[in-house]
Amino acid sequence: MTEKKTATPNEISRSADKMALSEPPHTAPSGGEWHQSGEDGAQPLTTNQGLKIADNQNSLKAHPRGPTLLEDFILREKIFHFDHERIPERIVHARGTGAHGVFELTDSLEPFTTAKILTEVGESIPVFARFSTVTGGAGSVDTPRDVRGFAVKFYTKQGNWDLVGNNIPVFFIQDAIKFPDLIHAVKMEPDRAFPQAATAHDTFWDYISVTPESMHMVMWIMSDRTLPRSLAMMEGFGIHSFRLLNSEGKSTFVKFHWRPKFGLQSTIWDETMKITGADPDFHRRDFFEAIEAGQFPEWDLAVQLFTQEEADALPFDHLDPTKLIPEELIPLRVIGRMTLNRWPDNFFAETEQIAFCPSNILPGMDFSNDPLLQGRLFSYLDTQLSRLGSPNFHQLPINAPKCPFANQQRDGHMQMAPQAGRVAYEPNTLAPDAPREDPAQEFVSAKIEESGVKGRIRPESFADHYSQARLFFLSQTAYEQAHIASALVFELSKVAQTSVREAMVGHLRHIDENLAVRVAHGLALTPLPPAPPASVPIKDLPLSPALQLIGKAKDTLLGRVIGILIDNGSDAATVAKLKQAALDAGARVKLIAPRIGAVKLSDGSVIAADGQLAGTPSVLFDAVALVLSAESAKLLCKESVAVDFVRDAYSHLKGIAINKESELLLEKADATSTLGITSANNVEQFLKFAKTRQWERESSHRTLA
Ligand code: HDE
Repeated sequence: MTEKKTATPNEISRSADKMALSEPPHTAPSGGEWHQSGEDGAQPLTTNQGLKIADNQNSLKAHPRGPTLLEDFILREKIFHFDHERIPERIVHARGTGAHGVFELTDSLEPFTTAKILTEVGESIPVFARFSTVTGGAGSVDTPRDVRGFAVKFYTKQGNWDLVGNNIPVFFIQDAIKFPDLIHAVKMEPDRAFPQAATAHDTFWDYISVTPESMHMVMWIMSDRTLPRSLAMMEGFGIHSFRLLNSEGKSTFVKFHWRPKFGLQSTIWDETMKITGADPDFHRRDFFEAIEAGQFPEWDLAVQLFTQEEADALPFDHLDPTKLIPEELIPLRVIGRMTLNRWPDNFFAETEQIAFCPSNILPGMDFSNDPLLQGRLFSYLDTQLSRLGSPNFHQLPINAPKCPFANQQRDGHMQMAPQAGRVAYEPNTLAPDAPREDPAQEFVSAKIEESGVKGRIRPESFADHYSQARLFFLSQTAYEQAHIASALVFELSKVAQTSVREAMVGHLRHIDENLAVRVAHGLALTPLPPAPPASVPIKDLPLSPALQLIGKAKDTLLGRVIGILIDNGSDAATVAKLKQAALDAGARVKLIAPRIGAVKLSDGSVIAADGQLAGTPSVLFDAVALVLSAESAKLLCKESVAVDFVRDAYSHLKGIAINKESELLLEKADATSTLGITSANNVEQFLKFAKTRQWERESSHRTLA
């Protein structure tokens, strides 16, 4: 055995000395990433005080191998700034993705409001929208089962309007005072700091089991709504009722809805878990790539308008945020369109520092008495102070109104405005040009008479916790109902406390006895636990098919991504034809190959793949095509990633196109049904399959509850 030679301390220091001599501090290290000032037209690198920096690679030392000097203000400034790069993340909705865009009104609401954004048809209003998960930290994954935030800041000429909603039209609780408890229950458990970004644990379900008002929301979060395929394939909801005020001060209630042009689409739970492993940034990347490709995510903005009298006639209280108003009762009126078309220049400056406040409304708008909304009006301003650290957070470019704004608020941490002049108060006589109030102007609150007994009292009209949960569940297709039942079994199986599982099944009996039986069976829970007392009788409401996902699927490929598996020898004409047809239909296409750099097709042409097979599984696509040579197909039958590629596409109910030579792989993956599978030459049929999932295939793959 040869002895391993180690360098002596002297040898090491000698070579370090040599380095120091051969690389004088003022030259760039090799690698070419460093530019001297002015070289190649690059901007000079400076300190924050504007001093040009000659050496950004070596700190100032007493001698080449000596200690670093405290006087190195360049080093200290750089490290000081770095040490403070992070700001507190949002306590909820920490992980988010944002983009710039425009909103354009198509239908004026002039009879109802003086808000110009809702009356001036055709005006292009800049917006920034941020989508988020609720539960996880900023570094968590994009795809947990979770509600998604859907927050939009409109920079209007009358000031900023923030519509801060979710992708689900109801919420867990009826009163803001409960919010910290709800969030503490759902976040990772405080003693063990797990699970991250998951509802499937004891404290969440323990809290829910004693909070019957959350049952309607529970039905939504257990549905595939919490597994969106893309941020651009989600609906958005303002949830609460707001008020619109017209020029006579007359008030009309309004609920806001966003409807995606790309249609609604969700992933399947097994697929979602695999996506999480394959690409923790799945939604962020998808959104980025769609915008880069010019497939701009787009939503219609719709409203439900109703008077006090109509509100009084509803079979539930619209001020209760655990209730929705079915479209079948008050139809949606589409009034405008939002298009997101520009990725931020800097994630931190824009997506992280944007500060939404539901209290940011416009003239011609006002709040309702929804007790959850009322609490939110306090919370968001308060949270910005602790997150952004200054009452001047509105001066950050992403938060500043794009219309003039002026007042006598002064100073404060990080004041950016050079607030000139002697007068910092209003009213005054010394500064005639200074900003002043104008009673004739713009924002006035709705003149609403309030009367009643002051107290911590929940209205009786908030007492029905089960009827709308039942309405939601019964309105779903059979596939969606099975997904809800299975999600409940999955989640409650992660709950160690049997009493909590039992309590939840008890609640389900009020929603639908059959659902309770299915979940109890999935948990091996016998006998069926008793239902808790319900405060008021449960009503059977007319079903609302508008609450479905599958029933509402759109006939479109917009925003979808098709994966084509190729290898050396793949038929060039088939690949080209599939690719072009998918692009023409509005999809994006990625070519996947066992090796990424160069694939030699049947006609001798050489192309680069977009993804390497092992790192680009089929869970990342909406539909897949296999165009392999006979030789490749045979070889790939021995590659588990290739077999999984097909097996997963098949069991996740995706459309599959396949050429004759690749059929071996179908057999290897046990893909026995022909539903949703077609020849790679039948492009039209493949694209039809690609628009949806082959739901009929599902029962042959997994046992749903
Ligand atoms: Fe929020 N919520 N929330 N929330 N929320 C925050 O504000 C809060 C609620 C929503 O992309 C925080 O800036 C309370 C309902 C979104 O930046 C915080 C209550 C709905 C976002 C806060 C609610 C939402 C937030 C954390 C109960 C749907 C992300 C950081 C009264 C309509 C916005 C921040 C973004 C963020 C408080 C309930 C949506 C702590 C107290 C209901 C989309 O202020």
